[in-house]
Amino acid sequence: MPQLTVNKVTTTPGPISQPGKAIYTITVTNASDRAMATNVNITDPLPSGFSFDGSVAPTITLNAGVTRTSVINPNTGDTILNFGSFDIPGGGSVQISFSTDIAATVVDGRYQNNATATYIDPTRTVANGTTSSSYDSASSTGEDVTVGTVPPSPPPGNISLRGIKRITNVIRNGIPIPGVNFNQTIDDPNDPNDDRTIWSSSAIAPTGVIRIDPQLLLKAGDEVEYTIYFLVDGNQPIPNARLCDSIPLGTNFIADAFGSGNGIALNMANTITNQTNSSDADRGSYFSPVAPLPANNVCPNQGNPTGAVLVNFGTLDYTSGNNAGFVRFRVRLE
Ligand SMILES: [Ca+2]
Ligand SMILES: [Ca+2]
Ligand SMILES: [Ca+2]
Ligand SMILES: [Ca+2]
Repeated sequence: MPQLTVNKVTTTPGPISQPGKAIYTITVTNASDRAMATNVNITDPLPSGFSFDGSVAPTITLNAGVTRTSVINPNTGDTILNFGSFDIPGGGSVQISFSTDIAATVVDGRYQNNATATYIDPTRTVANGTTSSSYDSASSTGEDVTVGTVPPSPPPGNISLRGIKRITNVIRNGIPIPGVNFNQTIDDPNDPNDDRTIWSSSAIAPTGVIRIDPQLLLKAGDEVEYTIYFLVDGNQPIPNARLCDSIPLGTNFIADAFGSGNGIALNMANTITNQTNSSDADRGSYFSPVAPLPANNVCPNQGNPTGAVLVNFGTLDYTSGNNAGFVRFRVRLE
């Protein structure tokens, strides 16, 4: 008795954009030491929207004594493919590779594709009675073809961190000085980092002024509040992000601006936390003039002549809504 097994694989698992082509290989094998399977015909009903691609001749390989007793090949456009006819001795096999067209109308999805070998039934009770063996498409992913738009390759990594600095308050004798609108948003034509188009999608509106009109004549004792806004507008998180901002010459850092020993306010991902001035477990620290700066700081002047505010952000988020924040501190004019 013959014992046929049918296997099917594809070299084009996809995803394949429509219209496209899928290539399959069907192998029909008779087990060794079995009787000849005669008049073997191989049938492959294709998935809906797939059809035989006659522009590429099928490759048919006869192994170990197989003969082809008549030549039946599919025609271009066929949706049920027939390859015949073969006599396959025990231990012999037939391998058929062919191309199919996938129509533009084929819906996105993963397509299973079985196949059947039919041959003369040695135990037939009627003339030319047949039996068959099939490849069960559910038994393997080897013939699965995924049809669908090929996703575009992700954009290359783009790391971008922008910062702008504003004066967000001037306090004289306990109240903001009159004549300055600290709630305005300024887009300096000479600074690409403060463009409204860049910040419009962030959760932070960088308000404040760039400088105080000299005619307002700041006085000794006035408190000036600085806010350094930052925005991550690339498509990558920024690990180990750091800031160093020197205290302006002629001013003194206000150590208790946001609470006792808390002279720094930090907004990260829409959460404001006051930072201690000491170099401890939180993210902010203040180093008084000429104090030695810590390792791995990003201060422009390692001599630290005027004092400096340092922030170790850790990893900055780039996702919309969480990608902006600020560092805020105050100084008093000498
Ligand atoms: Ca099929
Ligand atoms: Ca399958
Ligand atoms: Ca600008
Ligand atoms: Ca601290």
